[in-house]
Parts: sequence; C-alpha cells; structure tokens
Amino acid sequence: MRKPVVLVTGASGEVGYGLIDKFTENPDLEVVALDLKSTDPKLRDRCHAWIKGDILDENLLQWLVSEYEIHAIYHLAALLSTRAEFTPDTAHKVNVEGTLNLIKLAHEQSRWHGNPVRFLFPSSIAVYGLPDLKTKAAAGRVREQDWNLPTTMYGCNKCYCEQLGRYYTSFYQQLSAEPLSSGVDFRAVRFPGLISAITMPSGGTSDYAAEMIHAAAQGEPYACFVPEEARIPFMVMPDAIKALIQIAEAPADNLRQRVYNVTSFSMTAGEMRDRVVAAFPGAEMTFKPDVKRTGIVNTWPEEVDDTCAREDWGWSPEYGADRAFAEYLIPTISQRYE
Ligand code: AKB
Repeated sequence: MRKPVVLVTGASGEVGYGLIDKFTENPDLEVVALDLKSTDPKLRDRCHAWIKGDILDENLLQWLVSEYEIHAIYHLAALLSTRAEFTPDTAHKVNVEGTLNLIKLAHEQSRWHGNPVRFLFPSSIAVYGLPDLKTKAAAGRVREQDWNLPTTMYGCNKCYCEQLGRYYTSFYQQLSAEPLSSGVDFRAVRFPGLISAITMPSGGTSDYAAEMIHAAAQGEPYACFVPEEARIPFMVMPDAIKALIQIAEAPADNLRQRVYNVTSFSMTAGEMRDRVVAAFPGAEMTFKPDVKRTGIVNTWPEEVDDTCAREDWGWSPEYGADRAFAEYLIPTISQRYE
C-alpha cells in the first residue's frame, strides 16, 4: 500500500523551511521533502522522508509515483530572479521543465488514486513589468490581470507556469472525445518580497530587505543595492506560509481564478533602513545602488491588489509593517545572533 503524503519540493529553501516547520506540527500529516540540498537535521527528522534529488530527474519522480500516494504538492523549487539572470537556460529548465514534471506527476497521481491533487505554486510579483517609474507610481495597487509583462527570465518562467497550471486545471485535452479532468487542482499565489527571520534569502532581487536586517543584527555594515526610494510590497514568512496553507484548504468552488495576489505591506528601502536603524542604533546602513538590479526592482509594482484572495478564500495577513518588525523580525533575528 502506498502511503498518503504531502510532497514539498525546494524543501530546504526559505519557504520550504517555514512550511515544513508548520506541517510537522501536525502529527497526522506525512511530509515527503525533496531538494538538491539537505537541511538542518532537526527539520529533516520531522519529515516522513527527506529525498535528496532533482526535480529534473524523471526516474526519481517515477519512483515517487510508485512509492507514495500524493494528495498535495507544494512546488517551491525555483531559481530566483537575480540568480536566473546569470543562468537563464538553467533557470528555464528548473523553473519551467521542473514545474511541468511536477504537474505531470500530479496528473499521474490523480489517475492512480482517483482524487484531484492540489498543486500549490508560489508565483511572484516578478510576473509584472512596469515600463518606467512614472507608470509604476501611477499604477498603485496592481491587479492580477494588469501589467503581466515580465522583464526577467524568472518572471517569464513564473508567468508561463501560471498559464500551464490554468491549462491543466481547466483545459487539459479539451479536444479529446470525452475530455477528462487532468486531476490537477492548480492554485498559485503571487508573493511579494518575502522576509524571514529564520533563514537568509539567496538569489533574489528583493533580498536587500532581509540582508539589511540580518546585517544590522550582527553589527555588520550593509550597502543596499537599490536606492532609498525603491518601493515594492513585502510580507514576512509566517504570512507566506499562512497564504499557501489557506489557499490549499479553500473549497474549489470558491476559487474564481487560479492565480492570486497576496500582500502585507509596501515599503521603500529608505523606510526599511529607518526601521532597522531604530531597532539597531549605530547600524551602518548605506546605499550603493546596483543599476541593473535596481532596474529589475523598478519594474515590479509598488503595491498589489489582493482583493480577490480576500474575497475568495478569506486571505488577510497577520503582520502589517509595525507588527512584522516589532513582534517578528527584530526580536527573532536579534535572538538568532545573540
Ligand atoms: C526575488 O527577488 O526573485 C523573489 C521574488 C520577488 O519573487 N524574492
């Protein structure tokens, strides 16, 4: 008998760490974690299985099909925006072909156990592409259907995978005599910049926020790679985990769409610096903008409109900016470097 489990890919990444930490609080939930990299043993030992492997390894994915009865897939594996710009072909393979492999695994699993497989996909504000700062400022809170003109490989990957998920969920094999449901129940959230107090980001272009706070907590100087006035939306990790679990549990009939904006607070890098210096007086925070990375951040919206998520599945963040800093980021990060 195959064991009913939840599969998490990219498990040793920032979101993976937070999600598995949350999941393994529930003794009834069996988590199978997959990543190229290992993670801290404490977290690994709380999983039913930790598989060191590659989402591009189709033999491994076939083995997973034979070994486990997978009812939900949290597909977190991805190369983020800055990293993907340096290795666009690899990014396409991992972000697109990897995702298609997992969608096909969900389809196959559903055929085996006869139930839809919930496929949770972290998309990103990187799917947006505002042409210039004037338009960005005028656009304000961007809705899901606006400005889907990504300017990075990562953004293109996320945008395409959103469409792949919509296709498999609603249009798969639409020309066949008896169109059968693919059994893939794809649900995506477009995350803003995520900030974790527990893990450090890698390879993203919104990473300056977390880097700034973690550097200040360690008493290290930090030169921010975007200018003070650069503004994008953010969310702290506990809210990102909440959003993924909440959309996963939402009744399918409540979902008017398959891709949702979610956000918590929007902030300039300068405002971020002010809060960090207030918490860590004497912290040496400077700005040394990287023109190209700033160029990417400038194409991302100042804010996003998450009305649909609020209406369809009751989304609302626990942490606004004040609570995020006062009750989560500053105390937890300070403790981490004590
Ligand atoms: C990145 O910076 O690439 C990510 C994102 C905004 O999706 N953090």
